[in-house]
Amino acid sequence: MTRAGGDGSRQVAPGQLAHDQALHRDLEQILGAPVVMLSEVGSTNQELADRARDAALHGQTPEDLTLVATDFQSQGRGRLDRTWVVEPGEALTFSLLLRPAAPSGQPLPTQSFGWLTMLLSCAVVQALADHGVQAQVKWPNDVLVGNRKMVGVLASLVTFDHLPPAVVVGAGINVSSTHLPVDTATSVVLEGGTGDRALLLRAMVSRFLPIYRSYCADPTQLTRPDGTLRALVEGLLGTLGRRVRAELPGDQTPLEGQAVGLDDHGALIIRDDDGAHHHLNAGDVIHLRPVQEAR
Ligand code: BT5
Repeated sequence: MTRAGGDGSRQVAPGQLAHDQALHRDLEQILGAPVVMLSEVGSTNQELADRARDAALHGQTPEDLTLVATDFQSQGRGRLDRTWVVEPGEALTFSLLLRPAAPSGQPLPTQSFGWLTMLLSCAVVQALADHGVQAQVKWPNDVLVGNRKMVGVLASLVTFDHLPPAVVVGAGINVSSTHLPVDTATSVVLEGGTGDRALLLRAMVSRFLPIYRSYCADPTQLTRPDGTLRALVEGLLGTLGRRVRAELPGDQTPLEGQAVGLDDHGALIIRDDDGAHHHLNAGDVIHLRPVQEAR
């Protein structure tokens, strides 16, 4: 799939995403925004944030739904300075620039941005289901099959001098990966799904778009108990109803209890064994045994 160039760099063979003009055209049509397909890049999130800041510095307005995807992400980022590791040509790694605004054009308040990671995760789960893989979201940013991680999603805020802040949200999907970096990982192909990355990318973008449009039209759908998006997220979030352990930042003692819901900002509500409720805005959550079995 890849070979070393004369200068030691990796070259991706023709036929990969970066050379797929039909895919490029389709994605631009679906998104109605610029699409950048690269053979190799350090981090799609970083690349997209840099491009957006650069555009703004030159007086341009970076477009909502701009996409950067690559055949090989060499310095992928996770949360808290962790890394996301993939082999060339085996993974799907892409990022979208989001500048959420109401249909009137009014930018949405940044307080609602906390949901965007989960919305992309939900779209990824739907697209995987379309292509033969039953997965679920683990709060806040993983997509798992059983207890194995197939996808990581990462969002970061991008600020500008003269424009409202934007969000870059990126996903890394192990597609045909044979050398997974951790024992607890899995890939689409290992779980019986398609190894066609172009097909998956089209599906993920197509699934994300209506969710995103619906969120922009009315973000309160995520906070109202009867909201359509609320139901979508809760239906795909495997964490809810589970017994979980949350690793908290710094030296704090881990919190154990039952994941009972999401608050208005997308924070996970955990009820501990004394019945106290804790709202977790960030942290690593481990799914323990299902509640029925834990009794
Ligand atoms: C994440 O972080 O899971 C977010 C990963 C986001 C990656 C995408 S790819 C496109 C975009 N551009 C970027 O630079 N990043 C985003 P976190 O929850 O912190 O998990 C990171 C941990 O997952 C690592 O410390 C490893 O233990 C594990 N890990 C690393 N690579 C993995 C892989 N390919 N599959 C499964 N687990 C992996």
